[in-house]
Amino acid sequence: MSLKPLTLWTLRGHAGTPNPWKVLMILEELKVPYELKLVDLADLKKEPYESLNPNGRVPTLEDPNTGITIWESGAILEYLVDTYDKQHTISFTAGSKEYYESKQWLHYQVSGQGPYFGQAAWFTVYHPEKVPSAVDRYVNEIRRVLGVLNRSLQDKVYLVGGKYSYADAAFVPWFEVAALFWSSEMDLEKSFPHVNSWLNRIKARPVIVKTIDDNLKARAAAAAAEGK
Ligand SMILES: N[C@@H](CCC(=O)N[C@@H](CS)C(=O)NCC(=O)O)C(=O)O
Repeated sequence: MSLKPLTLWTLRGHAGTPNPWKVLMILEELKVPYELKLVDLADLKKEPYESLNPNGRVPTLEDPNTGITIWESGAILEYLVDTYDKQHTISFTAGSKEYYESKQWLHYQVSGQGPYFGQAAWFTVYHPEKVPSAVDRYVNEIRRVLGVLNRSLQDKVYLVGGKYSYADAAFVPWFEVAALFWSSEMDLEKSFPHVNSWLNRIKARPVIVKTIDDNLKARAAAAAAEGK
């Protein structure tokens, strides 16, 4: 069956933005055809984009094969594996223990890793005033999340069922972004060795190498365009 390309909405000029990047990795892994549509930061919270995504953020996915438009990166990942991973290459049989565990980790990524890493980035980079207590709070939360992952991974190669899944992939983009800002505080190899080996294992996968590389190139191009 030939598929029409799906449309993934992401931010113009903000290459490597973590939530759309998460979706890209899964589209690539499942070899689902897609095209990117870029929206400017200034146009996110107005029409016509708000009709696609009333939350005015990226990513949003449009699938012409099913007529479904969906936003929230975690829901998009679930949609993609339910619809396009019938062989369960990176997901698990509906109703199984692993099926629910993979959802558990995905929800932890979306509610635990994403917001804390996001707020740490906000108060480190974008907030107009320097607020050390806010930076401390969120960088400490990053360490706490890392501790949870490290303990959970101490006797495992992947988060669920002994195999690589979409739940592992979901954590990667924020780690890549975090490495740019807090590499000294995080020292994964020394302080969170199980997380470190797990990330290295995931980042050896060709699809992950490709999406990280594409993002680095796009980031460099965006910086060059801004004259940085
Ligand atoms: N919970 C949302 C978060 C989406 C999100 O925060 N996206 C960022 C980019 S990674 C964004 O659109 N930021 C622009 C803004 O906040 O206006 C998801 O997981 O999709």
